[in-house]
Amino acid sequence: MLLDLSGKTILVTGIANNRSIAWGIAQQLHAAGAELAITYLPDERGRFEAKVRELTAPLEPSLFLPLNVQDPAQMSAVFEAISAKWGRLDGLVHCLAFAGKEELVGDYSATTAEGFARALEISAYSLAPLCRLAKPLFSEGAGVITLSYLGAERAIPNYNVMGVAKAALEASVRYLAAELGPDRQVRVNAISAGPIRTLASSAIGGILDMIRTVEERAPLRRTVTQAEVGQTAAFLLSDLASGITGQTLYVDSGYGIVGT
Ligand code: IMJ
Repeated sequence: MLLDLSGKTILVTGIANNRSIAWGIAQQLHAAGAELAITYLPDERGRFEAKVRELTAPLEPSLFLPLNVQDPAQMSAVFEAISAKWGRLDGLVHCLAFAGKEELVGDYSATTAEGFARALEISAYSLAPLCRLAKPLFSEGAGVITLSYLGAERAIPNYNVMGVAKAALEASVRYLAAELGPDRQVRVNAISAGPIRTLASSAIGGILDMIRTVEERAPLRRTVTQAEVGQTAAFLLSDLASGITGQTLYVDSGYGIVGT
């Protein structure tokens, strides 16, 4: 059986620019034949909208919609549009994270209650309401994937509240897998990607050190690419992965398994 997503309808969130891991995922899903719905983060000037629309045009998305997961009305609107256009959903790709810049530097104990709540709401909680809204649309054997990072289980310098959010996200994957599996064989998994230069990482001090450390110590002696994460996403959303659910799969050149 070869990897084939033809005829599958998949919602992809979290594309910000051409370095986004979500963009690498969308390209691979399209290459495997999937029909896509794509969301962008709306802002006052429409800058993300214009950029993401132009970037994703070659993938000919069936739907192109605003989605800020802090706005329940926008979340509902996305699934109403999917219901009207497709009447079903075969895949949901969650690539959303945000913490305040001030929370991603220095002491974890300095995290404010507001900063903690916002990081956890956007980066972890959001997967639950998206799955709740998608539930009536999910087809037999549909798949959900989200993105995590090693900071969920190790104390990685400056990752701080995002590490706590990713730990909550990985636990959410297990609870959602337990909830969604019995009825229609819906599978829920996380991909823990190694460090990649993206909008979400380039703003961070020490990312280049982290990348150099991976190049020196990871079994593959290199970082991974957006395309490699995308290929794994395509696999997990395909029928080839029909027995895999509730897992965190590492796409990290093996960095996470080595000592020191
Ligand atoms: C993020 C912070 C600290 C260390 C980090 C990262 N390392 C890596 C990342 C070593 C690889 C990137 N990463 C895995 C993330 O999940 C990033 C999330 C993120 C990034 C920003 C930057 C700009 C901002 N808010 C953010 N919120 C979440 O204002």
